[in-house]
Amino acid sequence: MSPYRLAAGWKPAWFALLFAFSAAGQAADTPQAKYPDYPSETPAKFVPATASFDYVQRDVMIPMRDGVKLHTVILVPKGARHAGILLTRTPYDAKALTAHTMSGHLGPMLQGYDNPADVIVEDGYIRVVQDVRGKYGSEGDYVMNRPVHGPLNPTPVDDATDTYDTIDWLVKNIPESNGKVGTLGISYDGFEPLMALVNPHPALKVSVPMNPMVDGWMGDDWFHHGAFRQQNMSYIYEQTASRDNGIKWWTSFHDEYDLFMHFGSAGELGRQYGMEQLGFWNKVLAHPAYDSFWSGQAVDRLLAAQPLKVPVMLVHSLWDQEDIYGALAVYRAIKPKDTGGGMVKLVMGPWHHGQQIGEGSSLGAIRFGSDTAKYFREKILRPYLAQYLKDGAPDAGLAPVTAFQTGSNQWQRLDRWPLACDSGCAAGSRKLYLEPGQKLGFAAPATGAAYDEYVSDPAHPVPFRARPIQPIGYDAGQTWSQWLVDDQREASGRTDVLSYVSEPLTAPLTIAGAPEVNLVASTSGTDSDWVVKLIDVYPDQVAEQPEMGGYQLAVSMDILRGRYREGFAEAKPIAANQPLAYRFALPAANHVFLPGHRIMVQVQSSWFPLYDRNPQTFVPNIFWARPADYAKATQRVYHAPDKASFIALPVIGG
Ligand code: PG9
Repeated sequence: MSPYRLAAGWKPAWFALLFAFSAAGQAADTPQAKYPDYPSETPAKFVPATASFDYVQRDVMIPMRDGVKLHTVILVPKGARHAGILLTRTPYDAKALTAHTMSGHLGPMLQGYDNPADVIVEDGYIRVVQDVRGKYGSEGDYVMNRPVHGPLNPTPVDDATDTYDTIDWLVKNIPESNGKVGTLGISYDGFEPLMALVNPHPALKVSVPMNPMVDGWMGDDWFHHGAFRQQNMSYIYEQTASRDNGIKWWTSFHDEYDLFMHFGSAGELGRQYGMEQLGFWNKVLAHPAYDSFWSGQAVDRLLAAQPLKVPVMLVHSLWDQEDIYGALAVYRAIKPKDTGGGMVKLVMGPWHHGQQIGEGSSLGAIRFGSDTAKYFREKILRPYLAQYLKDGAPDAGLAPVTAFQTGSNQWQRLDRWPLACDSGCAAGSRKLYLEPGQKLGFAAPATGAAYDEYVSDPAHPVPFRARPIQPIGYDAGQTWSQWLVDDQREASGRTDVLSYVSEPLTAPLTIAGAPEVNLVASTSGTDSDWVVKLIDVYPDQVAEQPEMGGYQLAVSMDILRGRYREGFAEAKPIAANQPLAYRFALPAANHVFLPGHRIMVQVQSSWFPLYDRNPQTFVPNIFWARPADYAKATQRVYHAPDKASFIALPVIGG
């Protein structure tokens, strides 16, 4: 019988005494007690010797208005006085983000995700990184991209209130600060600087959302125009299965193409991985269309309804493989509020997601002639932050829009964006027509075959890049960040991809805005996906970079799930074998097609396994499509005089 079982009626004091003796008795049996001259080599508490460090680190738990405390790492440069504070709030482990390389110097500590370390150190900022509510060292419940208090969040707290309460605490408890706080971050950490703009704290002087998550259904991480980005299931799994992301995704396939083919639908894969234990996954399953669950938390819509009180610099990557929609969507939403000018800046670089804090002289095979990321940090970000956070700093003198023009490889100071009429105003753009013979030109088709056709087979979906396809990730050897600039030759050689190509250009053709797809197409099925790519085809030989000979570089491409042809809020079957119009925006481009290059447009009906397959038979919810629902379909793309397909190009300069 356990010695701790109590006879009836014993007083608690006697129990405590008994427990003490028993504990001692128990202790007496342990090695430490038996061999007191052979103690543990680990002290009860080790105190790091940091006297030589050039910074002071404080780990604090900051109380929010509802009592929940958020773990916050504060790094103060030694000797700092009247220093600005740079805050990042993250779901990705504040401790890891502030200790990339354990060093007595702040720079190496910060060199890595989310930190423009050179700027932070050179200008002596106090660096603050906080675990968002419910993640890692912070208390509370986690909700993915927690919507603001309202129909989607009945609690009195959200990332806006948590940011407010955090800033309030920081300026009252960091004596080395000058009371000025800026916030910045990339991706999810770029969503946070946007939430900070809702009822902002008066000490918040500037916000720099970089590649922010803004609308997960329309064009950021979860869907693009309704097609589900199923490779992100591993992210959802790890991000929501545990507070410290300690429960890891697994796979039994080297090639992600095989993994997703094996399970059939994304819903079935999730079911077999136990993902219906995860709240956010169940919400994704329940909301395949653009209903109020998605539109109600779209941050561009949220900010369009808010007063603009804090200067914002939106940073966008032209080849952002994850959140290519968000920054420009917010820019469109808030720029009209900048009536006096100067409150809203936009920067667009030739980068992948977040590349602006790394090395920016190239992306995959594409070279830019200079380190565009370092230019951004030194010539744009650094003076911009100083203007608002460093006492006495001058105006940064930035243009409303600073954009890198790809093709010509030059930075531009612009007074607006887009420069040309883009998606939604085809009248002011130039129509690039698909023509018979798989040609491409600015003359409307007058004669020739009415359409081209291909068979889209869900049993053999078009790979979105060359196989074997890697998981999403940034580990050594992973090239996920480059997939938007992969050579599209692989696709153009397939019989289930149509490739239309122009004659070699004799003069530069410059676009500066979002191209718009105007496709007339039919399917023999009752649902279909349409992937359209606008491609710069390099000359057959490129002397200075031979591997670029004939390279097919996509400058803008995206997908539309055809069931949303009439509207994103409701899925509708497609009338089989009927030529129907499909119209959707492609991501913005700021590109010059140089003389000798050709323009190409590719059309296909799958982009796998990044996007889940369309069964091409209309079902209520594609997450639960059954094997028998997946059917081949004959796709026709029309280029007849009365059924012309074209890309409305935002051309400038004639
Ligand atoms: N936007 C990035 C991401 C979010 C969700 C899934 C995968 C990637 C990011 O926050 O890193």
